[in-house]
Amino acid sequence: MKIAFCCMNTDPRPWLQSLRAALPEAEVVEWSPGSMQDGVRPDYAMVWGPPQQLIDEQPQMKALFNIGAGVDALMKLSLPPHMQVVRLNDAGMSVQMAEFVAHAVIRHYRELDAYERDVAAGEWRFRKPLLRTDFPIGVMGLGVLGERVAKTLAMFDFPVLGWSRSPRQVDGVHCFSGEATFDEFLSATRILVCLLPLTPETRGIMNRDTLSLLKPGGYVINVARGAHLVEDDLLALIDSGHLAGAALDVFQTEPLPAGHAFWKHPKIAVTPHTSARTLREDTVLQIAQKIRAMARGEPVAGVVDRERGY
Ligand code: NDP
Ligand code: OXD
Repeated sequence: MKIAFCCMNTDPRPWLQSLRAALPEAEVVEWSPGSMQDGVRPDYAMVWGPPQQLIDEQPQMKALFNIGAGVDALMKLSLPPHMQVVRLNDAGMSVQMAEFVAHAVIRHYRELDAYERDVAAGEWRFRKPLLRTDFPIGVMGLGVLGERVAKTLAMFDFPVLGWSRSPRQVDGVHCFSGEATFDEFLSATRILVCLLPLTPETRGIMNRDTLSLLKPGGYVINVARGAHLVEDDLLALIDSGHLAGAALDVFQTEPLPAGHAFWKHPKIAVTPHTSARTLREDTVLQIAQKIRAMARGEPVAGVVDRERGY
């Protein structure tokens, strides 16, 4: 069995070492344009943001194993119908996402930024405690990551709502599904968390119209993809006072360009696409198990539905 490794902006050496250790029976080779002209024909590839050239050069590959959860970059490629796309299922990401979002929610709700400013000014000052019941949290996307996040927030006794494409049941979470319930879900939400995949249906889903439906003092936490959010609409709604602010981990353009209004906005917290990092050992272990299962002809979890785009 032959496996190509093609992950952009990633040092290949530790990955190749881990993959070879996890799959000693396989020949693992790093792919770069033209590097396999000697007749090496991989069966599978481990990828992150690969160029179309990989697919065009190696159309016989049976599957692409993404080293992330989001497959939006792969859905932009022209792939032969037989080539399966397999996303990462958790592999240590959901706990990171839960801690990141819980931190963002609590930082906002407990007014920790304001306390930090007071302390920096040498002021010993109490603020009136706020009520959790006034901060219903709506989680868009109840998949591998969204469900874990919603359950974690419910454990802090926040009212939690969730929204997905198909009906879901999550303990402690008021679940909505489908486009018809979207407005009702948004109108009942004050803190909106985005954990949707980026697809044609979800691109720009957080815009002036939808964000205007949030309860007054709304707050946006985007940890999915930058293109889910219309950035100028967010800024306008914060400036008008309808929204209280945002915590953003993902952006239309990454890295966030120098001089972008988000960098220094007093009501926007920026992080560099780091809410749930790919963990190498967990990832290699999961992908190695899936490759072995696929080679035996067994079904594997996380095969992307190319029609849906996730
Ligand atoms: P999943 O595919 O497991 O879950 C996606 C969820 O979104 C499902 O509940 C799905 O509904 C719902 N959904 C999809 N389309 C729609 C729609 N049109 N309307 C309503 N609901 C919809 O994905 P994950 O939870 O694993 O990951 C979510 C995203 O998080 C990734 O795609 C990626 O972009 C992002 N991510 C960001 C990271 C970061 O560091 N910032 C790290 C990892 C991931 P249903 O349940 O019905 O299928
Ligand atoms: C992912 C990511 O999709 O890191 O896994 O954004």
